[in-house]
Amino acid sequence: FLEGNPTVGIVGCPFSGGQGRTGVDLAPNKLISAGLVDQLSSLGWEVHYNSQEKFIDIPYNPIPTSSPSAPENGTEINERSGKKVQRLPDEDIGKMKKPRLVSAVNREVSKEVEEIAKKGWLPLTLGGDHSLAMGTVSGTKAKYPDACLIWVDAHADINTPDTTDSGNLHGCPVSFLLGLEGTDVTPFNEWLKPCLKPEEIVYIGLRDVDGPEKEILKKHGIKAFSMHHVDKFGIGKVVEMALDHVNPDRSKPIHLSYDVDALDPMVAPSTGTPVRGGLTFREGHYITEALAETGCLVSVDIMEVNPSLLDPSSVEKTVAAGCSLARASLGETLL
Ligand code: HAR
Ligand code: MN
Ligand code: MN
Ligand code: MN
Repeated sequence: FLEGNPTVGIVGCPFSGGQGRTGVDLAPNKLISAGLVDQLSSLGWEVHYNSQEKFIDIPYNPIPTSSPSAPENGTEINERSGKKVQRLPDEDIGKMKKPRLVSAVNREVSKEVEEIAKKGWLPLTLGGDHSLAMGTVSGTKAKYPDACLIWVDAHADINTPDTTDSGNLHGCPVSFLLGLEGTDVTPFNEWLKPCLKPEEIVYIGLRDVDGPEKEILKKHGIKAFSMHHVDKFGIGKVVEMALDHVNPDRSKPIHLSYDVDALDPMVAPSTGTPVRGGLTFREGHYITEALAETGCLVSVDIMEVNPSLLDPSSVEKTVAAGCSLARASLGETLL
């Protein structure tokens, strides 16, 4: 599906507004500092990376400020750009936290991913929290309307603004993409149109799914392979069954949205919502290798690395895992 020389456009998204812990916004820079650009070049890809300065001027101030005294309202100097930014109030809407900020950032991400995809390049989005998938998947779908979505995660991220307990929008992106009941709300409905059908998504790695999310999965007949299925069938069979469901002829483009908390906390400890009993290092990488082998991957997200959590060795492990998942997705093989 890609055009010309294999080219990847890295979209760094220093964004944490879809959940409550700062630090996940540091991941793109960490992954890049770890050498990701050179690593992907070595695999034969032409690599384009523009750090995401454009997010800085979004009026709801997506870049978390470290000064606790920063006014909720009014202007402040953004630490990163050195520019004056106005911080507009972003009160909860219903249970949703930071809805305007999450919407505005995702709108930019969507445009950026769409632009890259329309060049015939592969967008590789580095989160940031997983609310960013509203932008990445809608951007991919704008270029490839028949793309399927493989969601690798401990969580289903399919709460609606009504069912969410936490109000954190990183637990909700899939419901918005599907256009489930309760998602036709401002400000999201100003730009985000439902673009995904229930039969176009498959999950791998689930093990922490909220009650209402289980109901939603059932009601819409959404295919999901939990860790129970990984144990029962093995990861090889699970990936094959997942592909058979969303892409039976291996003829459709694939968007891979990879939340590193799908990996076991021993493999990827530095993430905001770790859940024990996850994918081993090899299981996690097998998924990306097998998807790369299909030749159908057109868009990849690596989400929820949080370099501010735990000790330096945990951070290093998690960042290294993020890089190696990206490399494997772009065709790195063991032999
Ligand atoms: N289901 C919970 C919620 O809605 C927690 C899910 C979010 N955690 C993530 N996303 N890291 O995958 O808040
Ligand atoms: Mn997630
Ligand atoms: Mn998760
Ligand atoms: Mn939970």
